[in-house]
Amino acid sequence: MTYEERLAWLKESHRQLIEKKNVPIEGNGIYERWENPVVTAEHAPLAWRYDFSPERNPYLMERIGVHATLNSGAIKWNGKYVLVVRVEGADRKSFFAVAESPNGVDNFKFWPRPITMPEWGEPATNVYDMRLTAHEDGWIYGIFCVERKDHSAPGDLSAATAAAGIARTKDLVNWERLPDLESRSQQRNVVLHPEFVDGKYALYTRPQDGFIDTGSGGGIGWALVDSMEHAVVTSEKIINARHYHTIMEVKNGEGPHPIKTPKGWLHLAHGVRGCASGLRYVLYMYMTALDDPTRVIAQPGGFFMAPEGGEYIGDVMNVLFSNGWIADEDGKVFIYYASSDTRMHVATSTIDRLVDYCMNTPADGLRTGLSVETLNVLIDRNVG
Ligand code: M1P
Repeated sequence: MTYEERLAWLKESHRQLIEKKNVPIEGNGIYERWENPVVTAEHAPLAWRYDFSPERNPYLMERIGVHATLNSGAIKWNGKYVLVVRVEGADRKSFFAVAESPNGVDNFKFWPRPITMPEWGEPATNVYDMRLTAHEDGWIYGIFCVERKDHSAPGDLSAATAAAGIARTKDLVNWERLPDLESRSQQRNVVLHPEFVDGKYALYTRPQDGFIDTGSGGGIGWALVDSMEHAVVTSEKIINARHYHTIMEVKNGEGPHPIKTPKGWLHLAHGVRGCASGLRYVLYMYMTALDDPTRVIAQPGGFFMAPEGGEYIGDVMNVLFSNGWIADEDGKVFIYYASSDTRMHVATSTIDRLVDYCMNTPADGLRTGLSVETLNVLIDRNVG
């Protein structure tokens, strides 16, 4: 191909990918997965990856590789379905970039430039997994993981620390960086509740002993802080604990902030267990009381979504992760999830269906005998 032919081919392939129509797949009645991933590395604008100067780039080679688009925060913004995507370059550094779609299921297009996130403290080695919260104080907050080198372990090249970075914006373009969350432990998967609770900002936390291990951190925590401009966790209680031989034996973490429904707060989270092929990440749901968002009122047993088909394959296999969903005014819910740390997908449902799922799916009895008892109750109802 000549330079001009190759340029035309690149542009046309990119256009076709972005404009490819998506279709829902009938499933278990709880939600519908959509056939095509909604944002992939190939969705990254060509202008981020290619130098279009025939003098500087006569072979029209890719100059800056984009490796993955994953764990994205989500928000409805000016009538558009907007993702703050974790874009990972070929250099293993993640950054945030906004992609928007007119219908939430296809035609996701990146805004022209990635987000320039101001630094706070020691510049981050990596940032990722932003949770977006349009808080009742009028700001949109983004809380994300900030990874830095752990200088206390000079002999260990991989030693790192995880903290919750906090930033806020009114337009998703200009971000004001606030101090990182102050907490006794390392933190990842910190999420801001959208309403004040007892006049304070409320955070879902995930205390962890180390960068990877949650260790003695018992599960998803809850902390009230006086201010987001200097957020300090003074006390933290575990509201959704991990359990032996469950889908969240090793770790769990809050997904996006919960959705308020007439029957309670609807939560989406991830659970992790260990197996011979490594860690397996699945999604699960639970509900908490409207008058006390720390009190769990329903929790279906097992996973809500787990990898299927091609979702198993990617940079980090056997992973589904979600930190973004959008509830429309008509009750439709768009669940954005990443598979195997590689690409973004969407599944759709409704608030009514998700509440029904949470309220009427049997809880995990935590032992096999109770699983069979529960199964027999249903069989008796169906076949007598
Ligand atoms: O690789 C799977 C996930 O691992 C981490 O999850 P957690 O915070 O529960 O430990 C994160 O790095 C996440 O980004 C990643 O998808």
